[in-house]
Amino acid sequence: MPEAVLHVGSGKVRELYALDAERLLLVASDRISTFDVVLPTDIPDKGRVLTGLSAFWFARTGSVVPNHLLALRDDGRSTECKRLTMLPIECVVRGYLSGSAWKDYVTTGAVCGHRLPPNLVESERLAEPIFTPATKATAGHDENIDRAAAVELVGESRFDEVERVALELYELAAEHAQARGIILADTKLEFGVDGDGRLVLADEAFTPDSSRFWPAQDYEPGRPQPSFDKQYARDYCESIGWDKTPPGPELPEEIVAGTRARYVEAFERLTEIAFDDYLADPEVVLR
Ligand code: PZK
Repeated sequence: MPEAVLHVGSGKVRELYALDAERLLLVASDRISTFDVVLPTDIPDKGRVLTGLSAFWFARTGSVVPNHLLALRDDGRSTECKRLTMLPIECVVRGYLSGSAWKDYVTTGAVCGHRLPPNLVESERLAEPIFTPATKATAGHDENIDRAAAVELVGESRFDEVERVALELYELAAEHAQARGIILADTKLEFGVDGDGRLVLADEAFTPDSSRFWPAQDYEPGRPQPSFDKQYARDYCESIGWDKTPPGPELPEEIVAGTRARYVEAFERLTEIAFDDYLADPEVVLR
């Protein structure tokens, strides 16, 4: 008999199931979203790349903060996770000025209450990484919030802890990535609290779906940067004049193959493990 599993949640490209009172199963699909729309064409192994990368980072950040990973399944796309009480904020760290932070900076000169120097340009590296929390929107986009608003949601001591831990995690991962030719421009981390009140890193960590990965060799401040993984798919979607409203277009096989190759390249560069070795035995990323 198969194990009984209750579906407890859906992300755009992931599913979450309850295994028992203490454990969840997080399953990463091969779906891809671009311009906030999930496309009808899968990218083979994308879910395995993201699952393997997350597990790689969990195994390497345990000395900074404990995480929810209990087991990596043989399919390479499913992880058994410790059930937590999730904090009601997205914990974003930014080392570069991009996306909503660039928009907020242009409009107000500040991001989440961090006043920044004048005359910064789009995608510019910040003098120091900043913690820029956001609310978790159930519909539409997350909203950037300042320290006071985040403290209202999680309390002052938990805020101070999560800010310190998130910045430390970002510095560790960004330095590792930079040394391998990938700029980790920003990242979104999610934390929960266990039954003993301890802060625990959850969800996915430092994947191309939760972070902006930029190829370091193409970095040029003053413009938006190409995405390490999604640029072929985005360029294709724009080239055919898609208006970016659902449904998204099907991707031709050469765009699928090129996009898959970029995901695999990101995995191999960051982990220094052959992706075929991961497929043969996912636990290689934990060693
Ligand atoms: C949890 N999400 C978001 C992620 C989805 C939804 N360890 C945990 N304990 C309790 N809750 C969560 C987690 C984690 N991770 C995460 N919602 C609840 C989410 C992926 C797929 F459908």
